[in-house]
Amino acid sequence: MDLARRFSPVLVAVFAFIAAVALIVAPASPASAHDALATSDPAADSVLEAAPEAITLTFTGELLGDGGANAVTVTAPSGQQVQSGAPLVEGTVITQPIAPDAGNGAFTVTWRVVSSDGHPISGEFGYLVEAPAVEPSVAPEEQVTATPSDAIVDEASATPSEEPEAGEQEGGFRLGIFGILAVIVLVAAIVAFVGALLRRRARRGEQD
Ligand SMILES: [Cu+2]
Repeated sequence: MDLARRFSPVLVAVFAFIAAVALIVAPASPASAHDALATSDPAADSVLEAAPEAITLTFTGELLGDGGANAVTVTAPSGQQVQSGAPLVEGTVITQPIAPDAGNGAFTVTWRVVSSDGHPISGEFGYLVEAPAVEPSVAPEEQVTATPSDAIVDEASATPSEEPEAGEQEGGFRLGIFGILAVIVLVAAIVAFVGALLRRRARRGEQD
C-alpha cells in the first residue's frame, strides 16, 4: 500500500506521457490517409475528337457509399448538366454516364466522393470536345483554330477546387486542438514526474 502510494505519481506521469505521445501521433495518420483522384477518363484538360460516353474517375482508395453519397456532374459549355443517371461505384472507380448529344466545347467535371476514411473529398477538372463538323465545307485547320484550347486552361485555373482546401483546414484545426491537449498533458506529466522525484528525495532526506 505504501509502496503503491509512493510510485503512483510516477506511474501517472508515465501513462500521461504515453497519452501525450498518442495524442500527437494519432490525429496525424487519418489526416494524411485522405484519398485522392489518381486518374480520370477523359484526362484533365484533354482535347477529344468525340464526346465521351462516360466519365471514369479512379481514386487511390476504395470509395465508400453508393451512388447517392458520391456524385459526378458534367457541365456543358451552355451551362446545362449533361450527366445521365446515377454514377456506378466499384471499389476505387466511379463511372458517370453522359447524355449522348452533349456536343462540342469545354466541359467541366465536378466530383464529390466519400474517401475510404469516411471523409468527403471533391474536385473539378475540364476537358474539350472538338468533334469534326458534319458539313464537309469546313476545313479541319479552321476548326482547330476556331476553338482555342486556352479556354479550357483558363477555366481550370480560374475555378480552383475549394473543397479539398476546406478539408485540409479542418484537419489542421483538429491537429491544433490535439496539439494543445498534448502539450497540456505533457506539462502535467512533467509536473507530476518532477513532483514525484522531489517527494522521493525529501523522504530519503528524512530517512538519512
Ligand atoms: Cu479524412
